[in-house]
Amino acid sequence: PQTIYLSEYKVPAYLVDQVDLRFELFEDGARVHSTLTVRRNPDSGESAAPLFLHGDSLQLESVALNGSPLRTGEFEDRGDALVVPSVPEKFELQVVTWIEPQNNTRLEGLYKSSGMFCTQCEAEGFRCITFYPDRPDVMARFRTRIEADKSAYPVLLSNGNPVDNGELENGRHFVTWEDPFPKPAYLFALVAGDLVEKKDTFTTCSGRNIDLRMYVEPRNAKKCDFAMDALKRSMRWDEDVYGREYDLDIFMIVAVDDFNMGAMENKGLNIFNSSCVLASQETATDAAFQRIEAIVAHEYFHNWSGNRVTCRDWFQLSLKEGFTVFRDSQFSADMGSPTVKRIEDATLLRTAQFAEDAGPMAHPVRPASYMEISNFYTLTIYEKGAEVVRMIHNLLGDEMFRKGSDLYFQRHDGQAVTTDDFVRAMEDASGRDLGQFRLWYEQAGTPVVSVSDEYDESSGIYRLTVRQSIPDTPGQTGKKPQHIPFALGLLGADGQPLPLKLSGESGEAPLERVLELSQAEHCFEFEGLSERPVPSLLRDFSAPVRVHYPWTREQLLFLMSHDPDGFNRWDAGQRLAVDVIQSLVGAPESAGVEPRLVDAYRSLLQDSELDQALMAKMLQLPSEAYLIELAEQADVAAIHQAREKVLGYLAEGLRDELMACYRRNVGQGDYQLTPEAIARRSLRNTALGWLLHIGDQEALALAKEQFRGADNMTDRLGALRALVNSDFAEDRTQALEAFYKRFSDDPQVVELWFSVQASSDRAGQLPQIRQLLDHPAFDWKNPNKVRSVVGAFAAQNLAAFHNPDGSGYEFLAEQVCRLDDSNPQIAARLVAPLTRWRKFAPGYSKQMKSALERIRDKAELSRDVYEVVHKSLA
Ligand code: HT7
Ligand code: ZN
Repeated sequence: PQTIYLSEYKVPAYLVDQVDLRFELFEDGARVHSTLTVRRNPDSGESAAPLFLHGDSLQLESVALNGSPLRTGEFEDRGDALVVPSVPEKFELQVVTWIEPQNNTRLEGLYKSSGMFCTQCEAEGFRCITFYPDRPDVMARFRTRIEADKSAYPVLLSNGNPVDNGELENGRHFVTWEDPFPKPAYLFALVAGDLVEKKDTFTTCSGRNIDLRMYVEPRNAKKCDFAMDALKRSMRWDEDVYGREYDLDIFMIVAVDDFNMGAMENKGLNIFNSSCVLASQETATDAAFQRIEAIVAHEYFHNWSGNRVTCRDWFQLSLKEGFTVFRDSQFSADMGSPTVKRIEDATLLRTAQFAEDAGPMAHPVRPASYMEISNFYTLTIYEKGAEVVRMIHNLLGDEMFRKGSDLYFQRHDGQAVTTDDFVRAMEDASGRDLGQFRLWYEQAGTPVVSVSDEYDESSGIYRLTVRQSIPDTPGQTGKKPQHIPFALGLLGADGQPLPLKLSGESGEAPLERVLELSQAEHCFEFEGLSERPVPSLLRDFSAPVRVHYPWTREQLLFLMSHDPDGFNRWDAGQRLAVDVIQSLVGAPESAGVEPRLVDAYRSLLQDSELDQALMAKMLQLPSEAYLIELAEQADVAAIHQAREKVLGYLAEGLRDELMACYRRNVGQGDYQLTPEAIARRSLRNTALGWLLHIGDQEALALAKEQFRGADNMTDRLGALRALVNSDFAEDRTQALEAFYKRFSDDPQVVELWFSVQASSDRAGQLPQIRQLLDHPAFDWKNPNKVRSVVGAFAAQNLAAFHNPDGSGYEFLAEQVCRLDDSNPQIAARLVAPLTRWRKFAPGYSKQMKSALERIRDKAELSRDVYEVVHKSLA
């Protein structure tokens, strides 16, 4: 496959002003009539360039220019492109294509899901519908007429406003939609199905009434309320915080079962994976509700950050994704607990994005090249991209950042722009120089910030030496220091914050400050300190970096109970637990667990002042995935054993406190989604999980009771998970059977049922995983099912996946090869766990590599999988 380079970007030779589409939808295919109004781009130097239109899996039926059919020789159908060598300055091109949505298993372009037609055009799906200059810097107005059988497809939707409808012969009907906003083809959408409509309204800040509609299959009609409310909260929030008002008269959400990602921000017609939008108390967990709220907000926020202002090319993907993730994370923080949201974001970043940054697919937030753009919808583009925007926010402050975003939207409304344009708007609005800061977009890899300190009692001076370095990544060595906002505080022995007075400074010293690192090494001198402080570093995770400092266990215990920064309080607990677990990895069985850890967790469980949501987070031990990420040469079995040992030790030592915690947090009235109620459920389910881990009989009875009597999915699943991960084999089997029987007609709950088993080292050994693949509810064509079994096994059941006999790797290779023929995007994503083979101890790594080689050697590998596998083996 060909590599595409940012450095080779050229403006389009032709622009499209208007697209008129007519879809004739049938059971055996669809005919697409397209009329493009095209003109030569005055900014392109090429005056006699051929017209080049992308295409993929299309059967061309006819081409005409200004109404005259083109003859053989006047155009070239290359399969992946339609080329018309000679065209006038301005013209209309009529193209008719035939496509087969019913056979489209890639789920790109127009396809069928549970009997309905739907589309996914980002990044390059529109070319699977008709020939088109399928690049985001070609923005056009779309008018779309959809024709279909009326009884099978009563609902016909596309972008914009409905402008016409009527009856046709043979029981068919049509609806025409017009979108007044010019847009790139990746934002085009079409839906046709037998769907129920849920209606609501929203009055914007300027008093306009917007029709809000959700379209779902009839069986899901009762699962729409939460998403609709989340949508209204998002609309209000975007007005209040960013001054962004919705622009069309109608905003629609559609839920579909078969979808490659979470959702898609098509203009006025957002399409969602059912699992990311449908929810009810009985079927969705607290985590699912929170995810739905965040994704609904994310897609809605794209209406400005992505749709009104879009990307010039796909190298700029983080322009819309990084900024929009930052916006949705601010929104979620405002809707719930900001500290908990920060902990969740940092956990994802440190566990998964840092791993990506240290692996063979590492790339900058603005990549310089790619083979298959679908492989670049990554944690680096999304999550690190959001952290980069967050740092700009922190450097500029609230007010200047808002000025910058206002300027960005006003300056670039209706344009396709670059990340550099975004940064320039921030600079122009604030007067700050972000020259060095731009390196965050250009350099891959996670910066390492190493801190050392000394305290001079006689002068009262505390010296911090801070060094930064950025590891080499594929194709990038010898990197320059970056601009890093580094927030910190200092604590005295009594737990009080100490003033941070830099030498030579006058005036009152702050109790927390943000140091701006720009060089490879800095030395900061703080004066006036009458005792040696304990440093609290990188508060609130002020930059996406790794911090190294030789904290002692005493210091971590101290910070865990005293740091006024909630994030660092949690972080101290994590660092302590990591240190204790790491000290047991590979140690003899007789090695003891640090007893102070039990004391620390006991104080935590008994701390009545502590925010319960933070306590719930602090009680989660670092995951195996994070421990693997931190290891040099990961020995998975040893890490698993060490973590299990610490968990068992804590549960034994804190048995009574855990039981008290459970009892304190049960039976608190009606189900609510407040941070407090969510924290209570999290606390009781963590307590239950720990107690069942040590085989506690009383806890077993409580778990069974909770499983049977729960009025919500968080508690039912919490109990099920605790049972499945325990050694009570019979109770586990009974609970799994009862759960399936109760929810077998709800695909989203069945996905939970699959993933609870696939991610458990008790219920998810390879033979059981194979049985799940043979289960009647499993469906290879549905990405959610594949993720809930194969994905969960490889990413969450690490001890089983990394079975030293290599069977887990072989299994994954087999499934990737199988899936590559039908859905290459999902196949390429499934390969990810194998790509980190260099990270593991030799016994594992050799076998992971040979599994990758097996995939590499498959005949007819897709471009998606080819890129991931070849880059991993290079
Ligand atoms: N912007 C959307 C990206 C997306 C996507 C990309 C590749 C293949 C399938 C896809 N479905 C959705 C989602 C978002 O970030 O909002
Ligand atoms: Zn997005």
